[in-house]
Amino acid sequence: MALEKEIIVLGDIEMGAGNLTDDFISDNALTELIEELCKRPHAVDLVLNGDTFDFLKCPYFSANQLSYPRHITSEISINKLNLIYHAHNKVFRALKKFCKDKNNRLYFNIGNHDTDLVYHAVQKRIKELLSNSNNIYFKQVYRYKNVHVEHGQQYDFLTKINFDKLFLNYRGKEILNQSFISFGLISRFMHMKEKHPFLERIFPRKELLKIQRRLIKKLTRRTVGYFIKSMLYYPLRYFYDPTYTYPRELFRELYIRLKNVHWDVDKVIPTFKRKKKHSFKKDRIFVLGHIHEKFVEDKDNIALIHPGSWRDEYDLDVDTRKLIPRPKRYVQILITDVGTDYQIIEIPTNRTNLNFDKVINNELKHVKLVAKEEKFHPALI
Ligand SMILES: [Mn+2]
Repeated sequence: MALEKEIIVLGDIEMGAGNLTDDFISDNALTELIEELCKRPHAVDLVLNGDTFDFLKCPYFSANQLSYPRHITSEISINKLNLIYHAHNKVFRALKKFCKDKNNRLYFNIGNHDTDLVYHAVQKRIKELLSNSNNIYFKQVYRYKNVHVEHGQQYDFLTKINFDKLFLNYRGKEILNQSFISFGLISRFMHMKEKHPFLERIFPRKELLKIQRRLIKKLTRRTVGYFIKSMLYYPLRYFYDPTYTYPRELFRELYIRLKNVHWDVDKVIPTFKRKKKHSFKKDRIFVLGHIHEKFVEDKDNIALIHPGSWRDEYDLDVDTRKLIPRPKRYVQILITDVGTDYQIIEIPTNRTNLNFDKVINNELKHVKLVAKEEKFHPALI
């Protein structure tokens, strides 16, 4: 059996600035994995499957201040990228080493948290940071033989990127045309995230609502408030601002989700299946991200895989009120002369469970504590 290609896929790393809105702390585990790949005797395609960087929640640094501007020019994206580079330098160094082997290839698939990657200036800066290797690619979809890898936001109504119109003109400047949800997130919710930096790492949200009803209701009310203003007030107040257009078709969907306190991103698999049916004949292995839950369906010779995210996330056990750290996973795909095979590999966590009530009592303290447990030092906390 001769190996033709090894493909490694992982996604939703969501690296940020090392501040309170940055949920990635597993730099050591990720670096170890990339260094492992550097030692392979054969070439590897490493596919970072979207939301590698969390540009949405990453602040912009200027005049000695952090802020979350709504209008994102390429200069602002690069400013954010520089913060991310300093906060997660170890990962960048490992990627640089990976790219040094010219037979390896590094792919950044574009996700809804790193739409900023569509800017050529951002791509250029990333290449610079990784020694200007010519084996770095930015894609919407990675394909190789019968393997199909994409982030998956295109199958989620609310976070879909408009690839036909990536930029808007605002006061003579080119700005990023993000999804309606992203504009809202960027400009209205970061102060909530800074106040409750741990809450958003806890799943499932339905269970969370059961035992933290008051707080979740408060956050939901603010969300509803924002959407009502988006409908009735902002389009008039900011008439000449193209980022406040009237998103009429979204409101029915939003109303339903808010009513059910359905905060999670929607399931993308059913839509994906409907839209991609035609490609099921050619492809056999589909890896998607976006959804931070692990999911595997392998039937009729077709595999659909969500390996889960690399953010710091927890499963809440309502009975014991324990928070159980989620393990990190990646997909290894081997293409040989006799066929294609895949494996989902889990990296064991060396993490302790937390008590939900203690965490909620002092979120900031626990954000620091868990970073320390992973031997990560947040740059800006
Ligand atoms: Mn996503």
